[in-house]
Amino acid sequence: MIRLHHCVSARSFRPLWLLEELGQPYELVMHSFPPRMRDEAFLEINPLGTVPAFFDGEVAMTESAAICQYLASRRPEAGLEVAASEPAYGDYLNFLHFGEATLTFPQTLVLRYGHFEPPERRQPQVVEDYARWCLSRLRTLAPRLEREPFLCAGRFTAADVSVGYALLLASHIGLEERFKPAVADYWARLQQREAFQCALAAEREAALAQGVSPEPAMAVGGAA
Ligand SMILES: N[C@@H](CCC(=O)N[C@@H](CS)C(=O)NCC(=O)O)C(=O)O
Repeated sequence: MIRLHHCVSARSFRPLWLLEELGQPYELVMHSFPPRMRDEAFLEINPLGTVPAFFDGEVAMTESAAICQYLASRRPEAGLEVAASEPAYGDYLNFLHFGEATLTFPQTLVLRYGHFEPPERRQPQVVEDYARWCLSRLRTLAPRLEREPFLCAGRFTAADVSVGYALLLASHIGLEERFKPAVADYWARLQQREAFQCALAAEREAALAQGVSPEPAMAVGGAA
């Protein structure tokens, strides 16, 4: 059975959402954020101290976009990957990794210097600069999303999960009202997916059952 270590609304939401899209059974292990400070034993599971930590038999992975790629390619019949033989393969890989490498990076700085650092270490200028940077990167998706319902291949894929998580995080840090209309509509479409709703319900239920706050870390505070 797949085991996924997760914090509410953290990047581990990507594999959680993908597992729900695939209808694949999994065990969800919840941690308070940040696990490296709240749960020392977690460092034995993942020496990086980060989530996701994902285990599938002998396979251990810690990169959310790579886990999505792994899961989607193990079940090609679900259509959540774009095969190397399809014309949209390059777009697929690009957006899958764009979600983490290009979009989530500036958001991390917004979170750290706007939410997680103690008040005396907060940096409003850093928060605004990196919020703008994130929004300008997001804006590049608008022309494509004005023409297409999803990012590539004319269908929902793991790339939408990767970018969709960055939109979830953007909404938690107050950037949603600054989305371009096509990006806002896309975000609304993603949230309507049954698997997205199931992933939200699963993390809440598991958090409550395991004695972890079901609120996103950025709502309750914590160290970065
Ligand atoms: N590139 C990794 C980043 C993983 C990561 O930094 N996760 C954050 C949660 S969103 C974390 O665990 N932070 C806690 C820490 O750095 O101690 C991925 O995409 O999974």
